[in-house]
Amino acid sequence: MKLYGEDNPAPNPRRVRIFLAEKGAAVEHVRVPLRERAHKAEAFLEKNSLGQVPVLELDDGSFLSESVSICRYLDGLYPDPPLFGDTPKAQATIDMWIRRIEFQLMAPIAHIWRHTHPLTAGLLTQFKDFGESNRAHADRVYRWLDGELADRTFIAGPAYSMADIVALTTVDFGRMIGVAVPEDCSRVLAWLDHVSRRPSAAA
Ligand SMILES: N[C@@H](CCC(=O)N[C@@H](CS)C(=O)NCC(=O)O)C(=O)O
Repeated sequence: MKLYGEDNPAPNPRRVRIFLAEKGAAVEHVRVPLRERAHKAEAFLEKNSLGQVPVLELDDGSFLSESVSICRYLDGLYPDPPLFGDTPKAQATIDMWIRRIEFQLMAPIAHIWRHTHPLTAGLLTQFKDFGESNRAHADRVYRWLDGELADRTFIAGPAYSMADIVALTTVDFGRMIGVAVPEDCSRVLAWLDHVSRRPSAAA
């Protein structure tokens, strides 16, 4: 297997690296330099027609994209520890939280990135007011998440899971582009401190 990705701060390839670190598994890495637009080259589009990383090349020569789907595949190969849940309820709860983090938190942060950040200015027509309007939205989501974390240590329950990986990479990417966790979100900040201390967070 080969994992095509990009160094930090790209959040989606980092998800797979953290996942592999949690599993203690090693996969060959191939860097796809996004600043050089290597992900839009013909040879890479043959691996993922959306021109995005990460992509996992399987030993049969086929390709998987979408970070969560790649991790699901790897979870099948390396089942311990289970990061997608070990009971139907845990599996559904983790799935629910992955979707919630992606739709509720990743979406406004992505809009801020695309519509306000100087590094993306040359890639699309930026609607700055729209981008800026997502800052208040991200704050609201953080406060909602803070309330949710009142009864548990991790995003989807008592055990660390893929939902924490999706949330950590999203929160860290947000911080990198100037979207901070509000200071009054003490539970989110405690969770962030906790998961950031895991060795896998360095991936
Ligand atoms: N839903 C995809 C998103 C992949 C994605 O957006 N990757 C970014 C890097 S973090 C990328 O390749 N961006 C370049 C582009 O979209 O053109 C996943 O989870 O893998």
